[in-house]
Amino acid sequence: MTPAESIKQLAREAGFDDCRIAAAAEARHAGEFREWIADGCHGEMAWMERTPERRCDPREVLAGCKSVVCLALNYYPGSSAGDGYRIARYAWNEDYHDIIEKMLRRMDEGMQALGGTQRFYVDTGPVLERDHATSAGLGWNGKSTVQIHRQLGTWTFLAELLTTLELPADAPFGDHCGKCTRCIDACPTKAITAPHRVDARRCISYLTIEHKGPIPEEFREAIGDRLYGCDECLEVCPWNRFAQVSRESRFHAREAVFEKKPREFLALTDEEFRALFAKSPIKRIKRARFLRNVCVVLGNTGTAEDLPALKIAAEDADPLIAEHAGWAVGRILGRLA
Ligand code: B12
Ligand code: SF4
Ligand code: SF4
Repeated sequence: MTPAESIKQLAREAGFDDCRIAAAAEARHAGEFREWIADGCHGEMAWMERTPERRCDPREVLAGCKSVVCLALNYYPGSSAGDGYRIARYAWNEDYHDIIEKMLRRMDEGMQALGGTQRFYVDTGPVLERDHATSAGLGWNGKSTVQIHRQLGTWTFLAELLTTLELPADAPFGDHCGKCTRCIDACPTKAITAPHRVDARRCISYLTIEHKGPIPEEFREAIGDRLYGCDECLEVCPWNRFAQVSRESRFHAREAVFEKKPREFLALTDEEFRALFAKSPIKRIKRARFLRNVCVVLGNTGTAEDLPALKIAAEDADPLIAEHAGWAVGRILGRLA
């Protein structure tokens, strides 16, 4: 077996669905990334601005880096879960960072045995992950900016090992969006401001997860029943016709969460919140931001039955929760009238 074949074998053994290799070079759309930052599209994600030279070129991250081993893991947990609200599928159960990091560590050990020195990342590293995935031919960056895998569609996590091993690069697969604009048309907040460009400040995923303060009123109605994250531009993509449910049961819907009605989340104490979302990415946004989101959903979908719980939340000591609960009460009363 060649070193590249051994690495692909290691990836399969670790549990990844696909593994392809790109040469270490400046990210193909580094220029667009710099413009995106200059235009402030990253909002409050200040960490995105730091060390752009590193983020744009893996050779600045790992001295002597020759190749980028790009990996995809299918997380598709099924078509629907939850009654009266939606949670982005990537967050239906356990946090992918912890699961994938263990898989990467295993691959790193195998690659050390081949003589390589590696740095490995999933999501949080200074790497333009989707650009390298495109160069390696895992798929291509759709107009939604989501990386579309040739067989698995949009429902994949990306990860990579930067390595000093010089490996033959795989061929890119090319762009296969054609004339389709479904994702742009479907985006509830018009966050895809041009093909291949998402203004995070308008994106529901950003507003409900990354954004810390009050949700700007102009976006609250468009958020609809989305409690955490947004899958709209993924769901409508025709390349999902081949999507298969993930083999990893830790990504499948957590029953204890999805059996709850939105108003039941309002009664969670801090301790109960942490227990319900143990090991879940949702735990990261903490109770106050989560309840803020619950209030937005109830403001859009709630009925008279939700008013008692919302009125209690409107008296919450945390002004973030109290303000959003008050807004929701006003919206429901407006509908009832
Ligand atoms: C910041 C971030 C966000 C931000 C900003 C999103 C964005 N579009 O930039 C927010 C919070 C909004 C977000 C949302 C989501 N995210 Co996110 N996010 C990231 C993160 C950390 C950085 C992305 C980044 O560099 N953005 C900067 C912009 C400029 O880059 P880009 O969007 O990738 O765009 C590139 C191309 O579009 C290209 N380009 C520009 N112009 C042109 C023109 C042409 C013709 C072409 C071909 C390309 C091209 O240039 C850009 C620079 O490389 C990555 C992990 C990582 N380290 O890469 C995860 C990551 C992108 N997120 C991920 C996920 C799952 C999501 C959500 C689906 C979660 C959800 N369901 O709520 C949504 C999807 C929203 C969307 N449409 O992108 C996955 C995506 C997996 C995949 N298959 O694509 C990643 C890769 C994490 C991971 N390791 O799996 N995310
Ligand atoms: S995740 Fe939702 S809000 Fe963000 S770009 Fe996609 S459709 Fe628009
Ligand atoms: S919905 Fe259409 S335009 Fe958008 S990423 Fe998928 S194929 Fe491309």
